[in-house]
Amino acid sequence: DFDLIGIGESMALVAPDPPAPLRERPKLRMGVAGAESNVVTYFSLLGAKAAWAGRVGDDPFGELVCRQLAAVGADTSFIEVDPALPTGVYFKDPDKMNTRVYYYRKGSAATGMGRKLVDSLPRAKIVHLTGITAALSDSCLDLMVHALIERPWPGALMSFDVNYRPKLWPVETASSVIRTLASASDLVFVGLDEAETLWGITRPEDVRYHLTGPKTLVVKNGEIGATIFEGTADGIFMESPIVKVVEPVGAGDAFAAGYLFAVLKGAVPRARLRMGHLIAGGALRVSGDIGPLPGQAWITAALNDGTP
Ligand code: KDG
Repeated sequence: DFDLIGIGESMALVAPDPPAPLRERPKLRMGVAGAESNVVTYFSLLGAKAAWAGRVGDDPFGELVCRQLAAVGADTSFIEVDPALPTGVYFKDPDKMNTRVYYYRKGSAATGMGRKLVDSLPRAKIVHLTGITAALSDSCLDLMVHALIERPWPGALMSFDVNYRPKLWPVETASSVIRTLASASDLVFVGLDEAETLWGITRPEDVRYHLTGPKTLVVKNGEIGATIFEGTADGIFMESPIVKVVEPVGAGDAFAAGYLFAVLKGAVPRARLRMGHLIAGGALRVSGDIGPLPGQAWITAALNDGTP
């Protein structure tokens, strides 16, 4: 069994390094990005057995995605290669603390993903999905419904990160689709800013009233902190550590990875939040999506809800 399987779209990432606006013709660095493959990458780096499943084009960008995931030790044997459609590409355009993203992913190979991909996968303790996939195509939405509502993996923890991307679909559509998918999941991550955009909710506890389905709900509030709601008990809040931010995109995935790794290790709620914040800190300090891991002493301490 795998510890974690992530399913979604991954793209070639072009990011200015050091961060600077694209219009200034900055030095660029190529990488790989995708919310789910970012989580898989962190899991692999942390020593867990993880696989990424998705669909790439028969082109250098798809090859880059596969190679980079294989290089960190992730399983790449469930990746489909589309003979006709291209791998998506995405640019980061950092401008002060506000990074815009530019997608070249319409009609990408990943839009051809569907429930067949889900049915080709082995068992895993955790299956991680995000709201991005629901926006890509009808067959991708069907994949999400199949995975989360029909649940072909009995016993797996179904994890869902809302990841609302306004450039991919209008809020009028996303609002109810994401609520339905999130409600069918076991564990949901959502940013308070996303909850406000999608549902007009501004307080973490009100997100809990809106999403009663998942056993665990994690509401993230940027540099302020994150709250876990589990069962009917009050939320458990932990403030975010102070980090000197280089470029923020990817930090949400890093948080999810840290949190999920702590779940895998059987950690208590506070330790799960601590691990989320710890891994997110690395992503915040770099221009790409994937940041450096903290030292083992920090990881061990976080998993025990302590300080090294
Ligand atoms: O969370 C980071 C992702 O946004 C990035 O890697 C690209 O998957 C991506 C997306 O669709 O936005």
